[in-house]
Amino acid sequence: MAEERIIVTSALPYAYSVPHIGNFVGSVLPADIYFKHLMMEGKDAIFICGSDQHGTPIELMAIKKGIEPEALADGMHHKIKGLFGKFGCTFTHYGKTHSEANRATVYEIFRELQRKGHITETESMLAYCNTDRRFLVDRLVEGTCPYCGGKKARGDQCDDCGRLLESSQIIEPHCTLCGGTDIEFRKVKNLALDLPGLQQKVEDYIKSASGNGWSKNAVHKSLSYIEEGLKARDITRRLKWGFPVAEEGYGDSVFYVWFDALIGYIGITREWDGSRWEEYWKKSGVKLIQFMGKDNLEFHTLVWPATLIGADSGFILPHTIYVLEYLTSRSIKFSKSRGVGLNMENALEIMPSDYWRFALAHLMPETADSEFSVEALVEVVNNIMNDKIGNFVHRVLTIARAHRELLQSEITIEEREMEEMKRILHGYRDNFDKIRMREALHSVVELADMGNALISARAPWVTAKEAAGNSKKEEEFSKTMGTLLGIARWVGILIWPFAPDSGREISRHFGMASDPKISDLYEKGVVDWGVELKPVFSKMADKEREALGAFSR
Ligand code: B3M
Ligand code: ZN
Repeated sequence: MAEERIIVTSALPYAYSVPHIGNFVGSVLPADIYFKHLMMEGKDAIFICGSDQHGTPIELMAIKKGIEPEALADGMHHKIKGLFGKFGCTFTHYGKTHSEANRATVYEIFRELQRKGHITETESMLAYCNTDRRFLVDRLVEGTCPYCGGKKARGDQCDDCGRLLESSQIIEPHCTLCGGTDIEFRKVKNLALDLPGLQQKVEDYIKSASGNGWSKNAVHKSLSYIEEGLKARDITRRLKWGFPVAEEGYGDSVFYVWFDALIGYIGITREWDGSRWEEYWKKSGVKLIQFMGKDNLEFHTLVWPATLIGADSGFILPHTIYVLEYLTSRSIKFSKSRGVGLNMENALEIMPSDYWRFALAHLMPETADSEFSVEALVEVVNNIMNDKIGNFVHRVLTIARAHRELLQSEITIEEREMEEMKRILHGYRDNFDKIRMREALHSVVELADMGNALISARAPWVTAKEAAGNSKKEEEFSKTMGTLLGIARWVGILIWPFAPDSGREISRHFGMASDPKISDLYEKGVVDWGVELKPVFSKMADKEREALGAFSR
């Protein structure tokens, strides 16, 4: 049977700000951990992500800064890409939506949708600023919310009550570009995706695919939207920044940001490899596994499959739509909407990336929202990373080095302990298969727990003292240390998807230079005595806690 092929994607971060910690744990981090696991398993997989560069906020920000939207979006793209690199993420390609490859893909798919009768026209009233002489879509117009009276309601939504709005509903609207109120409402047409016409096929698709590890929430919500009946969804906007709509009557429109962002998954793969992208996107049997936060759900379970089904150009449909809940925090600010927020950039000034990756994976909101706090972070870093894992590895290597002459060069694990390790490994792989990364991480901790219990029970430093001239004790010592070194070596391999730098550092002590594979577990291990021994993790000190405190609410 041919080797299974997999595409892993993470939702594409908007290119208008540095992602905060909640964004990171909500899609790129789980996707990266999952992809690293696939690499360990030797799978034929690619990991696709990139910057979502279009949309109103970028156009607005560019106008305010007096620069071209493209320059702004590209500058942010490079910054965000660099940050993901610093966080140890290993994309096959981190691309962007404003690329030639994506442009071509967007037009091709649009043409197919049109040819097959899935594009309709909608009509609505849209605010127009007579001063700026432009349409005020989405957040270009603000005013009072007709529902809650909130003063900062935008043309598309009120952030205070969360209701979706039409700009014509806003009370006392003003233009956010010039601040003026010389606004009139004009009738505009938009091109729209005919979701009602595609609804049945989307429903059938969801019902057949959602067994593949979709969260209950995702399935339930999507089917309830379908039950309410889908409405045609606009795919064009009266904006300047984006891919122009080359249609009669749409000279002043671009495609809506979500339309080309979803297609961006394909466009970015095409940008990565112009000749091989179809081997992934158009071959049956390729599994598309997509990670995203729950606020992106509707677009991925309804609009995206409808786009692919409607275009009917042989594209695969998502196999697993993996929706994460929110990382919330009552005590720490993430988003910078009011003052500073803890984002990926300032997080790195507090602690190295592995600490964040591990701790965030430990708190990953896989099945329910999860609460982030300084205390929760300290608990994971100090009690689990430092006390359980780091100390275990460090102690084992320290004892081994002190009594090197009593040890065999090859690491041999005792049979009974090996059985226990295999049981833990089975749990680890099983959890990864089910995309339960948080549980898989628990297996790594369980392995360290097992090692710690063994050290305490056997007290090898005592045996080592008794070993002089006592061959029975010498053998006992060497057996125990073989097992302990074996466990430490396994910890180094299995921790790698979560904390790649530390995993690699531990593995160096066992002479392993490249990224680990599951098959390495069963290779004969050796100790490289020449590697300098340093603590694997350290505790969070007052300094780090204070630095975090700067982001408290
Ligand atoms: N940029 C929304 C977000 O970052 C959006 C995702 C696009 S995925 C195609 O939350
Ligand atoms: Zn204006």
